[in-house]
Amino acid sequence: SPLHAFLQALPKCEHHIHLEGALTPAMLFTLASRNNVTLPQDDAAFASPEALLARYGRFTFLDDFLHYYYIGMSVLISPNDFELLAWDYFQHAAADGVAHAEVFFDPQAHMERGVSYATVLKGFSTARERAQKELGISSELICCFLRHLPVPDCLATFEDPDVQESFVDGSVRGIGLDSSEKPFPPELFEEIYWRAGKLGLRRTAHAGEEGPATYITSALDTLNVERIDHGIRLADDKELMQRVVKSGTMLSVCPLSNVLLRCVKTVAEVPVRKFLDAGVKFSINSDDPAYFGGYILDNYCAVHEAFDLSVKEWAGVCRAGIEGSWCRQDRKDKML
Ligand code: ES4
Ligand code: ZN
Repeated sequence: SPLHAFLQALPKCEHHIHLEGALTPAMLFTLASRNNVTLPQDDAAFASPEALLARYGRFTFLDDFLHYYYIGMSVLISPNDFELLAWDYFQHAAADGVAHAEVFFDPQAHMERGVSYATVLKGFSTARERAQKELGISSELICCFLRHLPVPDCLATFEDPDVQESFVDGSVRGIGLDSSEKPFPPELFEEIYWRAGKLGLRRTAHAGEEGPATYITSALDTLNVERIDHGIRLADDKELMQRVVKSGTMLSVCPLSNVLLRCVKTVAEVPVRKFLDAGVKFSINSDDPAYFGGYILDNYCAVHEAFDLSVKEWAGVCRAGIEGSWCRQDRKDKML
């Protein structure tokens, strides 16, 4: 359709993509075989890439997905594996018309299985440089902490010398907070976010995906976040919504993810129209594209089908996305 071409051509920024969530069933099986990683033999979902993809279509809630997500990433061993994964994502992003991508990764999920931070960073950095050179896509890395793990473990990872080096040398731009949302409220991670702020790191956190709007308040009050990931439960609290409008905090909304994880029944239930009417800034993102059946353009198209945004509204969404990005101002100027 003409709108598909219009949405493809918009200078899109992606702010909510977990690189580990770009691991397709095909790549998962290839790397498992190459690295001699044994997949669970008591789960028929791992019988074939096709069976696995079919299982992904039947997720029931966040932890059901996360179970497969953590098994999936166990096939990532060498710097080359991480490079392959990120490069595959950047190629999809290029095809979808992404100009700039701020990508999450979960170092703790790799370090706890004996894969070093340096290995992960090396692979991702190589892919990012190639994406800049060959695809013209700029990118930033956001290091996420796993909220289901004990806070002292998260602090120890934060203080790891290799991790600290990546914060100081700019290879990592900011931090995030992901994994099982309930019962792990943002305030548990106040210390990490305070230290991150002192280092000049940008700060975001998943909040209000499965968890309540009070988690959004806590992320703002105790973590001093500059963005909220998901944040769809914001629509439940009118006063909080006004606060978010005033502060200009951007939400990174992931419509297909919300449907696949049954946070909403349909994309039409994602509060896109409420956010537009109230003046809440948001971007549209893919979250875990290989698991939720679509990359960023699929999410844009799904939102368009559900809400029929005007050309002007779409331009506004993309402008908010550029302004809410954590790249340098000269890069923003180029996209605007
Ligand atoms: C995630 Cl959809 C979602 N929510 C929370 N944590 C995550 N990690 C990867 N995808
Ligand atoms: Zn996410």
